Amino acid sequence: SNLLAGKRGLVMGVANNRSIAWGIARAVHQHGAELAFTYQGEALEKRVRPLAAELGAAVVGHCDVTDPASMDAVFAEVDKLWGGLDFVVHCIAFSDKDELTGRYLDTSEANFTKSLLISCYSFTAIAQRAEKLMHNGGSMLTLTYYGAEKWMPHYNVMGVAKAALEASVRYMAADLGPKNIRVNAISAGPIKTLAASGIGDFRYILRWNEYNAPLRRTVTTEEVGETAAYLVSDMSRGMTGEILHVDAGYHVVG
Ligand code: 0WD
Repeated sequence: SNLLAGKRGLVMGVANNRSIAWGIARAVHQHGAELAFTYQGEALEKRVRPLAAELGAAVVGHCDVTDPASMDAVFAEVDKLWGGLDFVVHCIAFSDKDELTGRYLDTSEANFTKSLLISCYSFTAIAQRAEKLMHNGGSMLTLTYYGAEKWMPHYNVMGVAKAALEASVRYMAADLGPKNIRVNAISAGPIKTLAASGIGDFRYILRWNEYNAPLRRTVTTEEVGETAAYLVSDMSRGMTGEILHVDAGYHVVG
């Protein structure tokens, strides 16, 4: 379709072809959006460049969200490339694998701080920069998980980070609403990606969702991508501050 024709979007967090960010990039591309990607470090650059080429997307550089200068550089590139921005998709999270198992209670201060910085504050830091380029309104989107709302086994400090991320979506929605910049999140069901493989017993969580979600299955990155296309399009222009579940209905279960 041409739902997103004329829209320019920055996609952050493609690690490989299993990434949710890649599912989103493909979907918004199918609907006519023009894209730019960032990558985190040289190892991922090798994966991201060919994927970007598949969609005719620009690569605007290395971006490590713990390094503000790299974020500044990326947004300067976007400004040079397009002179504006219509949407940004944030698919970035991190926690030390050793703390994605066992008890939340045993979280270290160092990993708590790092997890909240990369998984929550980074969306705010990106929004600060994106706001300056969204001259005609815009849409900002992040990814969250049900572990923000309820206890989930092994999700631990990441659940706390996602709860903070979801609260930040509401505060930023209020801050940016007067500029017609919308801020929303997709709460995705579990999907086997690189980041997910760090979570203890992840296969069991996938199986549990297959048995118990209303649709009796898990979701795909394509399905998350289609919802993302809606959220960054004008079809959703009346929505902001929303957390939309794309989880085969699991959130109604428990
Ligand atoms: O089940 C799942 N996979 C779910 C994921 C369910 C619900 C939500 N999510 C969320 C994740 O928490 C994350 O916010 O979706 C988002 C995307 O995650 P993903 O697609 O599952 O995972 P992956 O393909 O690994 O992409 C996450 C990427 C990193 O990959 P690795 O695996 O190398 O950490 O986040 C990026 C990085 O590319 N990232 C960073 N980017 C910039 N600076 C940083 C950083 N410091 N740290 C991680």
